[in-house]
Amino acid sequence: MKNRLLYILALILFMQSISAKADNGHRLWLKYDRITNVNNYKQYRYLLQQLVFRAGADVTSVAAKNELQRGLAGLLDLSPVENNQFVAGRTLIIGTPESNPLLHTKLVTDLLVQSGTEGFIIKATQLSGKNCIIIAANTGNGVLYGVFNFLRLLQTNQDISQLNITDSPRINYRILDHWDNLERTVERGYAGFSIWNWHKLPGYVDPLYVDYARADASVGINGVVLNNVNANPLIITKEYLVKVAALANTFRPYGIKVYLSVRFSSPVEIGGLKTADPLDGQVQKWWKDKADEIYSYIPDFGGFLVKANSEGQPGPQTYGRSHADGANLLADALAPHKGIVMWRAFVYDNKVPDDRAKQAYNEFKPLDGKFKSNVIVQVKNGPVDFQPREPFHPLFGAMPGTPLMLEFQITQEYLGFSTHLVYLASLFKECLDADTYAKGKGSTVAKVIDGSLEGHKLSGIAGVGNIGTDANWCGHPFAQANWFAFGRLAWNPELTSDAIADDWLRMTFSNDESFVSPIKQMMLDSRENSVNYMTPLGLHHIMGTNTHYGPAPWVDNAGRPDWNPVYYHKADSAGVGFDRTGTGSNAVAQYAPQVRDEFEDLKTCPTKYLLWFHHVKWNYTMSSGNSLWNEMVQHYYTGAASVKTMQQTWGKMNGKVDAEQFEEVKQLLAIQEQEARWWRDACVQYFQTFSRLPIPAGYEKPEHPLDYYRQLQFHYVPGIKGYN
Ligand code: GCV
Repeated sequence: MKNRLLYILALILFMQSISAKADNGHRLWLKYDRITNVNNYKQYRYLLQQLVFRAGADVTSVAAKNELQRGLAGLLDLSPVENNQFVAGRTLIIGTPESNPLLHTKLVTDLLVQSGTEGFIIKATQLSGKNCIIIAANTGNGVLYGVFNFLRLLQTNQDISQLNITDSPRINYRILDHWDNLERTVERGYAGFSIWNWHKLPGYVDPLYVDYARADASVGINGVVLNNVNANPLIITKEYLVKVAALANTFRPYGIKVYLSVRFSSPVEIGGLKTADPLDGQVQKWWKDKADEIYSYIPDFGGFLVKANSEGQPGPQTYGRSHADGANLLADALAPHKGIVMWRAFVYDNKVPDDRAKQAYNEFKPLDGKFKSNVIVQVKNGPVDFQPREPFHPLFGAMPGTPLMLEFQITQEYLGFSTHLVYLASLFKECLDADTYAKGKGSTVAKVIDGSLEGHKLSGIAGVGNIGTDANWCGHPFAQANWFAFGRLAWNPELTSDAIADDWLRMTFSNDESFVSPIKQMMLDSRENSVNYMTPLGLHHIMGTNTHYGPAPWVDNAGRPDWNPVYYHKADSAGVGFDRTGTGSNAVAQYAPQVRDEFEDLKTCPTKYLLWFHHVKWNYTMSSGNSLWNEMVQHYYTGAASVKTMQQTWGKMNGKVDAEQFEEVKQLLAIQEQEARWWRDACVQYFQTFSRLPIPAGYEKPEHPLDYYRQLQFHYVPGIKGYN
C-alpha cells in the first residue's frame, strides 16, 4: 500500500515537472529562457557583471529596472552587482544624465539631443576612461524602451561589444485599440473573452494586466483604447471610471496611457439631456464637465476615440452637423487637459453611396483643415474594410491640413480568424510604403502619418488588437507575431517584415538557424498565400455575411446592396470585377493623378488590384499570358497548395520547438489547409457559373459541388455580437 502511494506521488511529481516545462505561449516573446549559445552566454556574462542603474525614482524607471533584472536573471542567471563604481569593461550603466552622474557627460547629452522623451541610446563606449556599455535616455520612458531593446539584443544573440544604437519613435501616438465590450465579448475577437475583468476591478487588479503592459511597452506601444468603438456610454460613468483608473495606474509604469471609446449620444443616454447636438451650449458644458471628471480619476488620461455616424452609431450628422463639429466639441472639452480626439473616418452610414469605397473620402476631404489642433482623423488602411488586400486609402495624402492616423487590424476578421497562420507585417508594410504622390514621388503613407510630409506635430497609428483570455493571448501562436509587428512598425515604419519576423522567431521560439530560416520564409509568404486562396487579383468582400467566416461570393440578399458580396465582385457572363475607373464609379479619381493614371489603365494597373478597379473580361490576356479565368484558377489552387507546403515545413520542426506549441501549430495548420481548399473550391466553382470555362487540366477536382458550399451554415461563430 505504502509503495503504491509513493509510486502515485512520484508519478504526480513527474507529470508536474513535464507540464511545468511545456510552453503554452503565455510568456509571448518575453520568455527570457537561459541563452543556450555558449559564446554569447559567456560574452554577456562577462560584459554585464556590474550594474549602475540610476534612472530616477519615477515608476517607469522602476519598471525598467525590474525588467532588466528579470531579463538578466532569466537569460544569463545573472544578478549584476549594483553600485556607483564600475569595473572597466564589465559594467552596464543606465539612466538619464540628470539621474546618473556617470552619464552627465557631453558625449551622452550630445547624443541625446534628438532622442526626445521616448528615444534612447545604447552604446559600447568609454566613460571616465573606462570601457562600458550605456543605456541612456532623457526620461524614464526612454530608459524603459532602451532596456527592452537591449534585452532583445541578448534574446536574439547579437554581439554587444560594439553597440552603437540611437533610436526614437517616428510616430507619437502608437495605440492598441480593443474592441472589447463591457460584458467581456470582443467584437471580431478570436482569442476568447476580454482580458478586462470589469466585475472584479478596481478591487482586484489581475497580474495579467502587468504582463500585458510589459508586452505592449516592449514593442513601443504607448496607448490603449480599452473598449469597443461601438461604445457603451456607461464606460464614462463613475461606476466604470474607477475601474479604468485602476488599469491606468497599472499601465503607467510602462509608459502606456489609457484612452476610451465614447458614444456620441452619451449626454442623452447618461447625462439626461434632450440632445447631443455639438453646437448646443448644454451639451458642450456636459462634455467639459465629463472631461474634468475623467481627469480627476486619471490625471494623464489620453483622450477619446469616436466612431460616429457609421454602421448605426449616433454622431453629429444626426443633428445636421458635420464630423468636424462633432470632433471639435470633444476636442474643446479635452484641450485643457492635453487630451486628444481620434475621430474615425470609417463612415459607413445608412444612405447607400454610389460606391462604398468612396464614402470616407467624400465626407472627410471637404473638412480638411477644419479640425481643432488636438484632433487626429483615424483612417483605415484601405477604403473598404481590412480586406486581405486593399489599395491604400485615398484619404492618405488628400488632407494636408489635418493630421491623419492610420488604423490597421491586427485581429484577423477577414484573414481566417485565429486559425490561419498569416503574418501581417507584409500587409502593414504594403500600405506604409505605398506612394500617395501627394507631394510628388516618395510621399509614402508612412510619411503622411508620421507627420513629416506636412509638418504635423500630432502623429499616430492604431492597431485593432487580437488579444483575449486564451492562454497564448492571441489564439494562434503565430498571431502573437502580428501584435509584435504592429508595435515595431508603429515605432519605426521603415523596419522590414523580414527583420521583424527574425526577431520575433528568435525571441519566441529559438535562435537555431535551421528553424529560423525556413519558418521566417513561411511567415513572409503567408499573407500572399491567404490572398491567393481567399481574394486574389483584387477581389474583395466575398466572405460570409455578418460572421465573415469562410467564402460566400454568392450572397445577394443582404439588407442593402453594399452588404452583398455580389456588389463587390460584379461577376457576369462577360467578366468580373468592380469598375472604379471613369466608366464606372470613378473611385480612381480620389487618388493623386500619378496613382489614378496607374490604377485607371488596365495595362498598368498592378495585377494585385486588377479586379478592385476594373471589370475584366474572362478571356482577357494577363501579363503572364494566361486568360483572366485561368489566372484566377491558378491563384486559388496555388494558394491552397501553399498551405500544404506550410504544413510540410512546420512538420520538419518537430523537436526544434516546445512540443506543446509544435502540436498546436500543426493542428491549426491542418484546419487552415482544409479551409483554404474550402475557399478555393467554393470560389472557383461559383465564378465558373459566370465564366462557363473549364478548370484547366492538371488541377484536382473540387471536393464537393458548389451547392454543398452554398448550404453550409454556422452557428456561434466567434467575434460577432450576441454570439453567446
Ligand atoms: C467595430 C467592420 C467590422 C465591425 C467593426 C467595424 C468598424 O464593419 O465588421 O465589426 O465594428 O468594421 O471598424 O467600426
